[in-house]
Amino acid sequence: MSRIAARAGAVMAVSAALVVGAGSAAWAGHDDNPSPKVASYSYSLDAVQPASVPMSQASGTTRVKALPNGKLQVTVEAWGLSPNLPHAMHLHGVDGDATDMACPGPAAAGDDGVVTVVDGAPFYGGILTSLTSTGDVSPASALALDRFAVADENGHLWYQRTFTDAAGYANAGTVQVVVHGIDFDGNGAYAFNADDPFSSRSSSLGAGIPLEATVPVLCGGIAN
Ligand SMILES: [Ca+2]
Ligand SMILES: [Cu+2]
Repeated sequence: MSRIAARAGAVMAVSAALVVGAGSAAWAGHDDNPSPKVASYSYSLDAVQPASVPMSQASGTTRVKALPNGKLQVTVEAWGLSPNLPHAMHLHGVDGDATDMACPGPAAAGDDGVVTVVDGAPFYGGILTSLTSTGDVSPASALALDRFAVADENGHLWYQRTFTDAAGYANAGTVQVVVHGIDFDGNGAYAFNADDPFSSRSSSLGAGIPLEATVPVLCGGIAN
């Protein structure tokens, strides 16, 4: 798995260097902060894929709290995800001074009808932090599916973790949360299925990885 994760990081880093047209505008509203010392922002997570992609029309929210001790609490809640499966989630972005490229919309799918990781990367950049539930949070854990939150039998997912020095938060205005993984054929697994027009495809990260495991499903910003 580490070889795959390393390759994923490399591909995403290369793709992040590309610049294409801006995506759909990030939803810009946020809550009042509960105190001057705690910045708390809540944003919507929006479906990335065209409605023609099976099992893809999820929804969600992300809440980021910058705590006075310098730590960062990230909460992600989503509905309509593929059930009983882990969902890779990351903070994506372009570190340093950058334009907020926001999230890809369905138009980013192109001729193959699916927004792949590589289709999305020009919008949301490479992986800065892996939103794992336990252990390492670096880009090396991008596809560590045994350590990501699992959606329940109804497709509901709730995730919360407090980070010390989360990469990318200094440039929060250009950072997006991206949730991955769609069980297109509904067989309860991320796997190749030659009989299904979507589940038969490989991830844009490598021929040996099912598209199901890496395809982006939700995306949203974390700050203005
Ligand atoms: Ca499947
Ligand atoms: Cu990601």
